[in-house]
Amino acid sequence: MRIGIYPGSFDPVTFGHIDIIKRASRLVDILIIGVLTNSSKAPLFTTKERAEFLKIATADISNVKIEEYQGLLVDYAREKQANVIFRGLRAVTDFEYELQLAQTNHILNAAVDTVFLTTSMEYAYLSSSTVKEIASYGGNIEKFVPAPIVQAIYDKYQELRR
Ligand code: COD
Repeated sequence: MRIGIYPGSFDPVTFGHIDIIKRASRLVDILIIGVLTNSSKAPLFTTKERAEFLKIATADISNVKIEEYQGLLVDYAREKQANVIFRGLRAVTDFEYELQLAQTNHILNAAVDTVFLTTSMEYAYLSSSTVKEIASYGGNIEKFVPAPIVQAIYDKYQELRR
């Protein structure tokens, strides 16, 4: 059985992530979306919220499982007996970091390989940070994240302002 992991912060999930999830899910039997809890980035949303958003966004893909993880990605991959880690590549700027991550992970756990899926052109510009910046100013984010999540993002900023 081919088990893949697509790890990330997903703070919050965007159409760019969903595009990668759809395409990666066709390449494996089970795709585990690993939501990192101990990120060095300070996330806007809790791990539970980020995982919940992903569950809503991927409800129509049958072989996808959403999980939370902490610690090293390679240890998580070993625990899940995953053979492949998926990462998305948007631009040359992603490449250096992603190459370093993939090479380090391969040294730490040679049983798992990283596969890069290049972003679909329409999402090449899209990042969670951009979505957060627009939402923080009350701008329209409907083109960037799934409809059921839009209001939750605005609500989070309202909550922070209180
Ligand atoms: N189009 C295509 N792909 C996209 C888009 C888009 N518009 N937006 C984002 N992506 C891709 C990213 O390139 C990435 O591959 C993935 O989606 C997730 O993105 P993020 O930003 O949510 O996740 P990251 O980059 O913060 O995730 C980093 C990890 C959590 C994977 C990493 O920090 C990690 O594994 N940490 C655990 C500790 C560890 O093992 N470190 C490595 C040893 S050095």
